[in-house]
Amino acid sequence: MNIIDELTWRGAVNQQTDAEGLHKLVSEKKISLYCGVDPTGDSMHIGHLIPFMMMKRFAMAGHHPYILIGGATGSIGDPSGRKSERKLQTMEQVNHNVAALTKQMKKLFGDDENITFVNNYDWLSKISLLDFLRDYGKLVNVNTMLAKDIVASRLKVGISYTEFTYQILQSIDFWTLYHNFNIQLQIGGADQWGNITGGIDLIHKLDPDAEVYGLTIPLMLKADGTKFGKTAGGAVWLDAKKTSPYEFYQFWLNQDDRDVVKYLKYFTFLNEKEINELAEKVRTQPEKREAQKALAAEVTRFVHGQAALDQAIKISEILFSGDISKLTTDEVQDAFNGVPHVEITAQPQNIIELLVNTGIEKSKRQAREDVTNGAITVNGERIRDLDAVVDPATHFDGKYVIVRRGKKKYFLAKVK
Ligand code: 545
Repeated sequence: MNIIDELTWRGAVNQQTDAEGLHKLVSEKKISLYCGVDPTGDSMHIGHLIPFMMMKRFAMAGHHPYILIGGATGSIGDPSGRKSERKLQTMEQVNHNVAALTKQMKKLFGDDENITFVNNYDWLSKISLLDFLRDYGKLVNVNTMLAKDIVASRLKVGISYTEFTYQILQSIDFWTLYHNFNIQLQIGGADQWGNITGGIDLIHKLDPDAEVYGLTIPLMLKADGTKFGKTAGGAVWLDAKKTSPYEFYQFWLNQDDRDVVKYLKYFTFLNEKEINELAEKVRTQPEKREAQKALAAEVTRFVHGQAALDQAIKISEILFSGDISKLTTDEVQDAFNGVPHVEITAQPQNIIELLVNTGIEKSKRQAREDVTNGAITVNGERIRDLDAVVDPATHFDGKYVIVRRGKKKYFLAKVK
């Protein structure tokens, strides 16, 4: 099985410029390839990760991937997939994002000596306007540019000359990388097809004998029709400050049986045999959720490391068992990051008042009933006494009080 067969098995091939030619090329020799990311933000989310996971698979198969950070293109912004014109970022923002993204990428892929990093600011910023127009502009047909889906879909609302020109910048990149490093393949998400084929056309104008290819990966779809990679709290970020490792772990753990095998193929380095075994478990013992557990463990370890995975599992087990007092203050913060919270004062207060004032219970009558029935625990301790007093100072460095109603519903109260 060569790398293209593997990607096909993983469901990761959408369009290819020349499927037969590329299949033959990667069977015959180890190639160099690239995929770019623009610093339009300071972190990737799991959707952005997909082509880079595939690049890692190329590296594992002995090929040589280049990760391009778009220091230049990011200062313009790709119109692909957007309905309206972008607001330009300041160069300060761009540089800040370049640094943050490079750090994130290096953390994920930098250990692999077969993966090289480049930044297109290094060559694009050096081309003068006249050189641009004479060396490249002359080779590109405006009619072809206008026909690209991305541009065509923007013609009604309008597109600036700057965003219109974006595809030429990405094309110059492919040419530069082909010319300097013999990079023969560019990959990207399905939205990158127009930019990738634009590059191939430009290369052929400059070097008619060049053997270069493009491959895109399908847009990830969920079985229930909702958007992949979103939670109630928004996107699932790779930055632990935006999505805590616990939330990240839970996201994967909660995937539907109908999607889990697809995600194992995309987001883990488990092999065909291992994934087939997990797929079998989804069929025979879905209640054990072994495939989801394997998925969550593999992806969380890859993105956040073993220690963060261990902690995410610990928090999950504690929340499940209700043994809350075993959490550290930091773990409480992680576990409840992004979950709505209520605020309370540091003063000790009666349990019924606390439940009603924070909105955890709708009425005093309901609060009394739940307490009497033993449905309420505070910091892991069941409270049945209607006169009980809750003192926020006793747990979690006096910063939090955790109330649980019933088996599963947790409320976090932050001490003001
Ligand atoms: C720039 C210069 C090149 C080659 C590629 C580029 C970037 C490309 C692009 N890619 C997307 C992107 O998103 C912003 C991430 C914010 C942190 O815009 N023109 O940079 C996404 N890409 C990954 C996949 C993608 C794509 O990074 O290709 O399809 C998402 O899955 O949208 O010479």
